[in-house]
Amino acid sequence: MNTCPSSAAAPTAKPDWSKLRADFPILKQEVNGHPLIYFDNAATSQKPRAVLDAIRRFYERDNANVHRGVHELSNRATDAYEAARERTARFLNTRAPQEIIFTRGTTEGINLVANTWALDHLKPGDVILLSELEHHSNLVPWQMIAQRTGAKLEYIPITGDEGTLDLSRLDEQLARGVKLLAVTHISNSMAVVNPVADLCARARKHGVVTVIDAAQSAGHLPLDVQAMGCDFLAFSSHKICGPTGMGVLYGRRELLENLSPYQGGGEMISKVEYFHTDYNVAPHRFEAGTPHIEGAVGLHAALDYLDAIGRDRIFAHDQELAAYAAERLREFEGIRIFGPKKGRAGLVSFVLPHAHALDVATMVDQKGVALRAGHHCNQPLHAKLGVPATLRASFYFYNTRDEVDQFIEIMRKVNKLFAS
Ligand code: C6P
Repeated sequence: MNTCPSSAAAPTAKPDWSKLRADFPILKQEVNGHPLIYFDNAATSQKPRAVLDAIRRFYERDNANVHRGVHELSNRATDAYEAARERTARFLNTRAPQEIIFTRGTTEGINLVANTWALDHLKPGDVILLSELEHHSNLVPWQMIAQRTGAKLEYIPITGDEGTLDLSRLDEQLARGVKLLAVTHISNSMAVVNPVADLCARARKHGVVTVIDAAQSAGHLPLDVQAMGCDFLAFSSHKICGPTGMGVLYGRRELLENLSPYQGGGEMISKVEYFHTDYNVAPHRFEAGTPHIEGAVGLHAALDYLDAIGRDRIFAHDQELAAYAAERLREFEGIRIFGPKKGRAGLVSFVLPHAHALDVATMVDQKGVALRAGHHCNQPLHAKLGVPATLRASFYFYNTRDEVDQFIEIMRKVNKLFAS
């Protein structure tokens, strides 16, 4: 199966970013009469032809249900599904493919941990420690579990508009009854890259189980769960060039082996009687029902595609564009830009002094620019920052400096209208 970028150089040479862009059919269109400038990659990424082709090929040649049939097509589909699991294990450097559970996305991965490990282990008075940066997907499930178990939520505070975590009291916090630490790797609003290996090491010293939300990092920088030292890590395929409705939960084997099932149904069982069921081993115990087979096939192609470019290169490219965009946005008088001054990940959130974020996003859309406006599923964070909504431009490797320049010119005209 050829899932490599059609025109990218081998990982040893510097990629030709503009040629890679040609792998994405959707980017060639005009929107509202203008060339599309797609700056909403933190919401979802676009898909290269290699991923689209892999999914089409699967349906044209191999489609059947997995782990059920003895016929040729079912065997091929099962092989493809399990090959995707092995590929994902390599992508994260897990100890074994059995540590990879396929889910619907980051949200389901976190809910799975909440409804299995947390529900089984937390008791009244235990503390679930989150950060003030968290996306609703890494906050609401913990509120729900806190209500059901009597556990309490605590938060690692942020340091104002820069959004970096204030870790000065972390060890003190961890020592006060914390049983679980769940934090994002990269903030989808603040572009902060959290020091997750350090956080996990400090948590481990206190016997605290760790969950990393890698929704914004998985397709952007190299991830190594062994080096990171986390117990669980979740990400979504659709943000990293793969299909929607597909996700990954990594779980450390020792924990998965003792975890209760998440949902009941086919596939997750080894023997069923009318009044009793023996469950399958991990990871199948957590994958009830027919899985998203073509999602796994597409994800596999996406991981090959990204690694042929090199995730370290992708991160450097994203960071460079975001730093450049932030620098150009500073030309706007009175603008408030969120995120760290140095080392920001590939996105920039901001508010203009005279215009509501939603109005600006609507106007730039008329010029072909796709931005996100709102609270980005970070409502408590936005409340803390004192803004109802921000504008966000988020980048991926197929975006260019030229697009940032065009975006700034469009923003200049829009801003002038609001300021007058
Ligand atoms: N953030 C954004 O525009 P799902 O929906 O399960 O694929 O991903 C949820 C999620 C979890 N954590 C973080 C840090 C995220 O950024 C997201 C998705 C999108 O910022 C959609 S709200």
